[in-house]
Amino acid sequence: MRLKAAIAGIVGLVVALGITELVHGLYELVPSVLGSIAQVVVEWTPGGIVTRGIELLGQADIPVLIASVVLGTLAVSALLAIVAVRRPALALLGVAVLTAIGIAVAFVEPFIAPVATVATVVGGLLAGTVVAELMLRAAGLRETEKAAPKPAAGTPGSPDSPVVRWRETGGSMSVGRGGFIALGGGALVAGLAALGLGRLLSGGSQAASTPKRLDLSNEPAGKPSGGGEQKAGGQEAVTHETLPPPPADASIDVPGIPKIFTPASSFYLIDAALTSPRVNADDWKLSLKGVPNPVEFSYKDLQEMSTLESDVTLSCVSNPVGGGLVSNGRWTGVLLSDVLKEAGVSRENITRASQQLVGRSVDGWTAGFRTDIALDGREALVAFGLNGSELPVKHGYPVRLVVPGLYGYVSATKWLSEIELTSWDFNAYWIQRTWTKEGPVKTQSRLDTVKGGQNLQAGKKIPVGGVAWAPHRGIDKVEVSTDNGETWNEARLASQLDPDTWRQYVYDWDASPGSYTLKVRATDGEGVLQTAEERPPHGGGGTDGAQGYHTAEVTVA
Ligand SMILES: Nc1nc2c(c(=O)[nH]1)N[C@H]1C(S)=C(S)[C@@H](COP(=O)(O)O)O[C@H]1N2
Ligand SMILES: [Mo]
Repeated sequence: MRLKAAIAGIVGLVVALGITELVHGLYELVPSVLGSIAQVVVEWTPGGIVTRGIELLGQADIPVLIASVVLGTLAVSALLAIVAVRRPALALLGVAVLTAIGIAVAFVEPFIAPVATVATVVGGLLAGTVVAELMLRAAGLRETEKAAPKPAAGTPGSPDSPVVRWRETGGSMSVGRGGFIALGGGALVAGLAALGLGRLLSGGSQAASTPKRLDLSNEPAGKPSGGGEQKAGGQEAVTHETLPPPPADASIDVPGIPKIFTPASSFYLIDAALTSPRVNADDWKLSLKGVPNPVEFSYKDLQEMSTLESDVTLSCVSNPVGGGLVSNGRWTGVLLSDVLKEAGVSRENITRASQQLVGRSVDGWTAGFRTDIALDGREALVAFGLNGSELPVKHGYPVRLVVPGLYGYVSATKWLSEIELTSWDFNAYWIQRTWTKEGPVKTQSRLDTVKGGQNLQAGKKIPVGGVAWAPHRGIDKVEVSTDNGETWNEARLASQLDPDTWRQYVYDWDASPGSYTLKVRATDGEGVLQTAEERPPHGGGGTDGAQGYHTAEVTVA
């Protein structure tokens, strides 16, 4: 009997979730209840655990989290149905609490249609409860009509609806059992189908949105390129500077070395948002706070300011030595310093109260760095383009920050909605979760053309190559060792596209048969050699980026 009750509860929940997820799939502004619960779990989990979770496992983590949320809620609903056999009122109270939780978590999402959301959650759970109740009755677990929980009057499951009366009056034990299986099976299949379709629709809409090509040339004040000309009014002319294609010698043509620009579709992806906020660029506003002249910018305002393209390598502090959480892009946007200038901020008027620049996302995520970094001449961008197209949704559409030389967690706010100048006392998202407050990118180099454990062929030269990066300082030298760091050989370098980007290298290795430990190390544009001392990205005395030389054991035969 308990088993049947538990099954009834589970089927009921599947129906409820099927309804909410299907509505979410059809209508974005009703959030995914499952997704919202997972998001809330992330918010409330202590920083250390979350660090390991979201950043290191990256996006693979989300299905795991959703699965555990599903299992947890399934257990709760099974329990509620068991309780419902004896204490229906108590079980109904439980359902009411679940409904309240469902609504509460849905409201953590930044963009929702409130009425539709409440209606969906209430409707879904009501339908689920009705299904569970009908199954309990079919299983003969309801003796009297009085004991039955009373779903809201007028719904198909209210005790005097014909379908229920049929089960009660017509149901001998055997018919009931058949009814239980038919009803349960049918509801389960329908619920699962709705759930699957809902997930498919919401996932599909995310993938289907191919970013549009940027076209700034037809902006009213637009000029194809040039700089600093004066308009009649004495104001500086608006310009839309573009960069030439990368020179051929910025790339080394060896299989395995990453492309000089990472295509947007394979750009590394890290964030704490379980589903990317979907922002309508036409309603979007960027507000500046804590500034002498609080101003707001629309998407169009930004595109009508002077824009530029800038090549910047972005990397994640969670990237292990040799890892892939680093990519290079050609970003389009407005200089952050220009945006600050409109807000009345200059290097001279930074005070204690405006020492930190905090970027805030539409979903409340924050990142902060020293305000003077935005004004020290580097091309920190309020960016709306990547590789010539609008930003992909997952990478921050419509607008994000990109700051050369800083890890993403302190600077690269996606889905940007606010820039606030505040004191250094404010701790942004990951700082609250124990990470190091300042995040300059460490000089790093990576072996891309050879992999640890590989068997290589002697005879012709083996290209040992990859990328090295020290954004904003640039790379001056890369060396490869084939004897575990005893001796070093200078690698051939591609030209440096920009000091803010990674640089390709290759060492043509004349190898004879044997076992080797390969290592690579880079020297930055200031002549500083990357540190040999090994440290993981997290732990080992704080989270400030992995360090040490990338190493690969290979054999040559
Ligand atoms: N809104 C928001 N912006 C964010 C994050 C986030 O969790 N939320 N993560 C940051 C981190 S830790 C990194 S490394 C970069 C990654 O940017 P990408 O996913 O475009 O590569 O985004 C940054 N911007
Ligand atoms: Mo990151």
